[in-house]
Amino acid sequence: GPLEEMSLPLFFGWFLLSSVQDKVRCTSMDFLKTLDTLEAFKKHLSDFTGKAEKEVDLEQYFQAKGTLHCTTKFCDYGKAPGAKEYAQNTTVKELYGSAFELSLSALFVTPRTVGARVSLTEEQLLLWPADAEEEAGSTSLPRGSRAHITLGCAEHVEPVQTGLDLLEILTLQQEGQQGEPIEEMELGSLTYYGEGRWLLTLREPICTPACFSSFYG
Ligand code: 2AM
Repeated sequence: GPLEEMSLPLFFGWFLLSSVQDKVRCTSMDFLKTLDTLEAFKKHLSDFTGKAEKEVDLEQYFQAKGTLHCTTKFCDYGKAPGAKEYAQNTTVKELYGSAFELSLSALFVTPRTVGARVSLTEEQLLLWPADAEEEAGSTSLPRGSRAHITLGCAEHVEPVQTGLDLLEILTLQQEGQQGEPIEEMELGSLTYYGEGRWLLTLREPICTPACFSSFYG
């Protein structure tokens, strides 16, 4: 019945402390603002607009919704494969409600999404589903590669896309594609991977407190 269906959340994940959310949002906005003004970005503008001469305001282009978090397991109220097993996992139950420190190591932008890469510790990997990368079609990337925070999505794009975009960039790197080094920015080094894919590797990772919990919606 409906009550049993409600007993599993929409997803489990790490939820950023609200004061830090604002800081991360500001950093992301600053990055988009700067990216927008770069000649290298303008050169590849058609990736975003489809037309070379049109302008794009990246801060308007992406819509941000909800609280910032890093999804561990999407459960879809129990309908997603492995949802029940995850919810019943001993480590998940044990660490539910605990505080963690997440390390954001990079920001990335594609014509579909903007996100932050999360570099998980060994302990945090205990909460990471074994098949998260495979489920997204990546079989050779290390576990935890998909970990991210969605910072915004283009119109008509679902947030699940952010992790797929990240895996796409990491797969290119793994295949030996260095990308095109663009420039050293204050926050770190910016690389272009073609087809509108931009990666900013942060000089100093952003460390943020986050609570492992779940969202019902
Ligand atoms: P996100 O983790 O990239 O932000 C609710 O929709 C949350 O669950 C969002 O945070 C979303 O994406 C994530 N989500 C939605 N569908 C998903 C899926 N099939 N696999 C993994 N995460 C998903």
